[in-house]
Amino acid sequence: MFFPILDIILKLSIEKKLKMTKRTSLPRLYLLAFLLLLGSHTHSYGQKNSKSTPNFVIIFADDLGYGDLGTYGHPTIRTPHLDRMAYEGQKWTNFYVGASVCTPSRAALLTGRLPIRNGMSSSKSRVLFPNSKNGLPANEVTLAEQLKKAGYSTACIGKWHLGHKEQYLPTNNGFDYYFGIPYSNDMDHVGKGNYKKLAKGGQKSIIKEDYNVPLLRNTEVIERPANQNTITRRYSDEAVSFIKENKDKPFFVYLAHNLPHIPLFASKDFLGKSKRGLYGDVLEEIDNGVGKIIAALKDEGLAENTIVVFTSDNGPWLPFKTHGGSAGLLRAGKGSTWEGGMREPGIFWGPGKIKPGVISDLGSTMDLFTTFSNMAGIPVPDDRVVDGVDLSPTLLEHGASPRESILYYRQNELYAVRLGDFKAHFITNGVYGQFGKKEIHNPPILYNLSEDPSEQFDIAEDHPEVLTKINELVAAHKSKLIKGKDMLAERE
Ligand SMILES: [Ca+2]
Repeated sequence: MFFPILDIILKLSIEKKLKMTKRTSLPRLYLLAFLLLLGSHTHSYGQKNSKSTPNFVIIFADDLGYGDLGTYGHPTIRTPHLDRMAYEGQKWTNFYVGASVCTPSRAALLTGRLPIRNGMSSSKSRVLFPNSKNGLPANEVTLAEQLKKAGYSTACIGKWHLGHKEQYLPTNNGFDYYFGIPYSNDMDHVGKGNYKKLAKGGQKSIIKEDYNVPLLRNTEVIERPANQNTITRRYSDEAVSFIKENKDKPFFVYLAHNLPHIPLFASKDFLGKSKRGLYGDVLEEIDNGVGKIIAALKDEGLAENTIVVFTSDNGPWLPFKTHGGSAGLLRAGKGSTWEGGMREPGIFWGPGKIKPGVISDLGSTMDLFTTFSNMAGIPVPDDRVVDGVDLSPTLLEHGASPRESILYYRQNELYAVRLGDFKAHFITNGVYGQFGKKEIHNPPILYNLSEDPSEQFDIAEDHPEVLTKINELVAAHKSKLIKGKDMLAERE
């Protein structure tokens, strides 16, 4: 009895696939309806969207801290669209970046690899500058290059910071389209206004002409200085346009805002509106753009088959008083290997795919490379070490994250390691004139980050077995590590 039914289902589905236009008799239609009802648990009729290759949108803020969003506990910054994304999707509370400053963090996200492996970290320079000679090596495989293999349309909108010369730009790294400022918004400083004075108590009157940064479309400079007053809005609008233009193909949008990196700018609809001041104005404009992107996905019927991620490249830049963000309850900020430097908000939204919840397992921006490659059916390169792991079990089903550890590099030195709940600091160091001097710890300082997220209480003496495991992990990592040629040091 069972096999004849299977046989009929098979026949009917083959007929359907061959698009046979022969008129189907009434009894057969009834039979088909019955069988469809019967098989609704095991067959995917009517679920086309959930089975096809998903679209990906990564929204990457600059210098936004763990404590800067409403959903992560900020008391006055209003981020209703991000809060809703977190509520409808997954909010990760132990989500990390690959480095605590711009260039290496961006390289880590796009290649799935620790920056030390591809020369995107250096003992001589922390990031790339407008007079840097080099950029991301051509033999690195970016997430955009991966997704191109499966026919994706790809756009990079916003801050690049992986090399501003033509051969290093997004259009030579797997992106069909680029619109943005190719490095930080505080570079090319030419005017009298200088945000650095803010650290000493000061100057707030900064105009866009003070920073002569170029705005590029693909490889052409279309505006200089870039009008930073409107840049956040324009980036979000570009993302919406690209989504609408590419709605019939799978697409990948990497939207890397230049803000809230200092100097801060907001368009007139947002200026002076936030209780948090200018920094809050900037974040509320970024959040507004997130809302526009989600609305566009819904309007175009793409929401069920798209995954949107929001995170930031590193923690808040703390010396600049209210112009810098907040790491919330985490210690220190940008540039450091304390939690405030490298743990970030991590929000995943995708109503057709992401199982809603708050996730306290470990994740990293490097995992986006592996996860999205796998979701698109593209093998991860096997001729090099890829540090990303596939977070799909957690994203789709609340399974345990396969990530067990986090390596905290500062430039080319391994400062700290997290294994499960525990984090060992081998080296600690101040940054931007704050948080003390460089110290080497032997034995290392040990914290339990689940019980002590602010890194206050050293428990190394009580847990020698944990330190042994972490030392083994470090030895295994270092024994296989091949450092890439330094791409950050050389200047013109
Ligand atoms: Ca940054």
